[in-house]
Amino acid sequence: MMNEHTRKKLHTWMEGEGVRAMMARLFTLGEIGMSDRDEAESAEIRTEPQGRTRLALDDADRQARDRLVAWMRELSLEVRVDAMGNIFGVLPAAEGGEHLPPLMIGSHIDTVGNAGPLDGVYGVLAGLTLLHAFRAAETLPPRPIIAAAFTNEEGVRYQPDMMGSLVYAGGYPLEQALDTRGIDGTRLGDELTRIGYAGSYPPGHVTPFAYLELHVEQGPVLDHEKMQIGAVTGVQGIFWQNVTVEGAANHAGTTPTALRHDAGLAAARAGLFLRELAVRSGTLATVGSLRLEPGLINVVPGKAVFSVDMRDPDADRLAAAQAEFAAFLPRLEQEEGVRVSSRVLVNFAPVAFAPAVIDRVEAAAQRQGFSCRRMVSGAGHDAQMMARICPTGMIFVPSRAGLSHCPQEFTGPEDLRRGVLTLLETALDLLDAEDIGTK
Ligand code: HGY
Ligand code: MN
Ligand code: MN
Repeated sequence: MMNEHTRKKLHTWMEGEGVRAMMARLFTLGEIGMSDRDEAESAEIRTEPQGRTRLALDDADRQARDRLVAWMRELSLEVRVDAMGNIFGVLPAAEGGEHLPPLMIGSHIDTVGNAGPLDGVYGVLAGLTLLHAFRAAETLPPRPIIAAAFTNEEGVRYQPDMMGSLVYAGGYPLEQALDTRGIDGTRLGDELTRIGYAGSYPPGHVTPFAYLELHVEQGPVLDHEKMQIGAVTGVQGIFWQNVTVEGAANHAGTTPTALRHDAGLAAARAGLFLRELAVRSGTLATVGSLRLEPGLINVVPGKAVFSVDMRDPDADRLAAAQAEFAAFLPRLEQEEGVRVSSRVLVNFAPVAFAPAVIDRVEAAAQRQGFSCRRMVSGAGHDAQMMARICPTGMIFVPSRAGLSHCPQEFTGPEDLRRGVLTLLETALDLLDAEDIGTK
């Protein structure tokens, strides 16, 4: 058991120095991957927040990785990198606890394009700051604690998403991941080597005692309800698909409507079908990317390639939505005289987190007087993969107006403080637990 004096010391440091250190690190990482401010704008005071882009394994991701590893070394943590480029900073246990399975606290530092400053990064830096608290208190935990940053959580450049944690949890073969071709034609394994993060540890090298992830909600629930902490009970199911429509390019001025095989129109009809399906069923459906070829003003599109993202906490409803869309595609082919092909990129079932962890998150928030409610995560997270191998839970803090995956993503300093204090208290409770089961 960690004595009350040590717990108090850790908490006091976190409340003051710790939050300041975390905010400073958040700002530093948040600057990495920002597009160069163009000259015209530098003269004005920018009113719009600026986004940053650190796609998995690009140069900005490398820069952020190097920065994170430097902070880990400054804290005299053992740094491990595995063959998927997952990064781990290890705080050893006090004597007698060296061989106990570690508590792992992680998330990701890669981003979508033009992203906000908090998605993933907040959880990684909060975990690092928790290890910093032990260093500052000159004490060691009863079992090792690992701060983790998983590779390619966003799945923007290379699919599937949550790839680093999925491979770590044994849900995806390492070689298949390394051979993945990105949307830019690069091979994931080559990029990993190029940026110097093709590590020697085998993915899944240690099974954690428990896994915790602190994250901004990225949705409107906590902000709307003015709740301070989310005790996350699980993650909804995710389905990703790429669809290719091949029609016939033709002259926009001479081709009668009835004779067209317009791939762009077919894609638009698919998007409309998905929206009507979503309204009717409750499953969320998004066409996030759409490319028309040749994509010119006076040419009927001969080809369209678009993505489909469907989400639902109910596995059966998600499967029914996928089946309805699949049945729609042959009708589209027939009616528009086009050929449709599709490839499933992701099909993750809904995940439930461990009651033993959820209970501790809730207790840690309530003990500090923070309002807390249980909720399912709308966004995907590395935690949903780690839940396959160990008891897992997540802590949410509010996102202003529910905005995320955009530069307007914002969570106030008080909320960020409450989040990291809830993480600390939950972690200390888990560190004191003898056994919390295996799932
Ligand atoms: O798509 C997601 O929900 C996650 O951000 N990768
Ligand atoms: Mn995230
Ligand atoms: Mn994200």
